[in-house]
Parts: sequence; structure tokens; C-alpha cells
Amino acid sequence: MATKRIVSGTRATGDLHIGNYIGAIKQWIKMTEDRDSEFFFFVADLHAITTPFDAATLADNTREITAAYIACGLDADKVTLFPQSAVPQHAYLQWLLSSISSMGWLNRMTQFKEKAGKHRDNASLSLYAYPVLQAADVLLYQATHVPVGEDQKQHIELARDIANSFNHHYRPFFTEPEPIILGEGARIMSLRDGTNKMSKTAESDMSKINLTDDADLIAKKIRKAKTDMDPLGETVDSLKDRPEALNLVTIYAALADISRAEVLAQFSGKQFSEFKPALADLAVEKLAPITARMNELMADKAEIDKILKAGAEKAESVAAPVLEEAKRIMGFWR
Ligand code: AQP
Repeated sequence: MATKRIVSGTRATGDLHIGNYIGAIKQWIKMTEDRDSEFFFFVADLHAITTPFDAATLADNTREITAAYIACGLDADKVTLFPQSAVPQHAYLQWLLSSISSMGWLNRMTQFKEKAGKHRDNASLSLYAYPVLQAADVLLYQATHVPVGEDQKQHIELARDIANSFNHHYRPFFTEPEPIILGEGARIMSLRDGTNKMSKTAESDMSKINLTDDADLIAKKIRKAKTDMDPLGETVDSLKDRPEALNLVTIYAALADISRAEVLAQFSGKQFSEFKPALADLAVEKLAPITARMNELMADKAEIDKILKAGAEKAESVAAPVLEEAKRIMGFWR
């Protein structure tokens, strides 16, 4: 039996971008080489409805993210890929865990503050409560490790607090998951503002490179990416007050599988007029095969649905007994 169980997901809110790829999927793929681990990667469609969404495209977004997972290199025969909503135990466990999650904990979540913005009163209850669903997503599988971008670290800490609270209040049952925060590329920023993270639901499409963008669009977005007038410095530290420059160097490093210091060793003293085309070439070289494979997969939706159905059945076979046991421990009628 595998000694590590790794669970993670991506919101079904639209085209995946290079931040999702570098900060999450690319690193998941590396992890899957570890034969001592078991993997559950889901499409977080229940999380997608916490912010405004389009019912007409939700199912296709779910398929498209699955296609992206596979096109990036996840092997559906080796890992379990499934839509979160097809395993009803997620939402059920969230309700149970809500009873031991304090408002004080949720009030501290910075993602809610960022996503709700200035219009907090208009934000949905689900956006406020989604970290508890996220806790259910991983506790339901007794996950030992949860790989996430840096932005999600606080939510994994909350999942640990919730597990701990359950284990103390009732009896030891839930595994406290460890976050795996993923490397130098853990946080890719917007191409329009280096202080804001690249986001699927960002207003401007020019702020992100999507896995579905073609070569011309990728080159255009990189050419138009915000930068400053100075040439690239010699050390990573010299970029600390130049967030846009640091972001482009980070993207280059992640795509080339080298460190940011190595990128600077190659490009220090160079202007962006030279660095940007090199970055565009690299991005196209790495992303074009993924886009092509995604398009192929999306041409056969029935095949994607088959993969998702098989994945959901497998996930439910693990999740159902965990939920049953949690209910038993809490004293529900059986
Ligand atoms: N900009 C980013 N840099 C690095 N990693 C990122 N991730 C997301 N954005 C970046 C990581 O990708 C995984 C899936 O994220 P998600 O789609 O579930 O949620 P998110 O973090 O809210 O991503 P987005 O793109 O910003 O989506 P929307 O606009 O829907 O909110 C996670 O591991 C995340 O850390």
C-alpha cells in the first residue's frame, strides 16, 4: 500500500493559465514519479460556483481542465481524476466540519478578503465558507500531503486545524495533511501588475497566458507585459523591488527547469527587448504541444467523460467509508 496519499484540485473557472501549470500541475506530474504515493486530482467544480459562473459552460470547463491535466502529462491510469461534484461526500463532509470551524478562523482567510474585494456584503456565503469545503476535499481521502501554490497555504493550515479540532473533540480520526508548497514558481503574477497573482478570473485576458493561447497570442501577451526601463540585474535580489521583471524571470526559470539565478547568468545586462522574445519562444515551445493535445482530447468529449466517471467511482469508493465513519463518530443515527 502507498504510504503517501496526495490530493489536490483546480477550480473549474475557465482556461487554465501558466500560473496553474507552473505552480501546480507541472509539479504534480513530477510527484507522480514517486511510486510510494497515491494521487487524487479533482476538478473543483463545487468551488467554481463560489464566484459568478456560467451554468452553460461549467460542464465543459470541467472537461477542459481534465483535458489540460492529461495534456500536461497526468496519466489517468496511474492517478485518479474526477469532478468534485460527482462525489457527493465532499459537500456532506463540509457540513459536518462546519460545525467545528469557528467564524474567527474563517475571518482570517486572506483569499476571501482578496476575492470578495470591496463588495464583501455581496460575496456569497459559499465564497466565505469554501475553505471548509477545501478541508473536506482533503480530509475525505485522509490525504497526507496537499501540493498547492503559496496562495493556498493558509487554507491547508486551516484544514489541519479542523482535523485537529475534530480529533480532539471526538476521537483521533482524520489525518492532518501537510502542505507541499511548490518551489520558486510557487506564485506567478499578473503580466499587467507584478503585485497581483495571475488569475483565471482576472478581468484582463492580457494579464495571463492561457494553456489554450496560440503562439501569436502568447508572443503578443509577453511583448505587452508590463516591465520597467532597466536592463536585467545580475542577482535575484537586485529584482526585489521590480516585481514585473522578477515575474518574467520566474516564468522563464520554471519553463526552462533552471533556477532564476541561472536565468540571470544568461540575461543580466540585457534589455527586455531581448529577453521578452526569448521568453516568448520558450513559452511557445513548452505550451504548443500541450495546447495541441488538449484540442485533440476536447474533440472526443465522450472519452473524457469516461475517464471522469471511472475516476469518480474510484474516488467515491475511498471517500464513502471515511464519511460514514465520521458520521458514526459524531453519533448520527444509522
Ligand atoms: N498565479 C499562480 N501562481 C502559481 N500557482 C497558482 N495557482 C493558481 N494561481 C497561481 C495554483 O493552481 C492550483 C489551482 O488553483 P485554483 O484554480 O483552484 O484556484 P486559484 O488559486 O484561485 O486559481 P486562479 O487561477 O486564481 O483561479 P480563480 O481566478 O478561479 O480564482 C492551486 O494549487 C493554486 O495555488
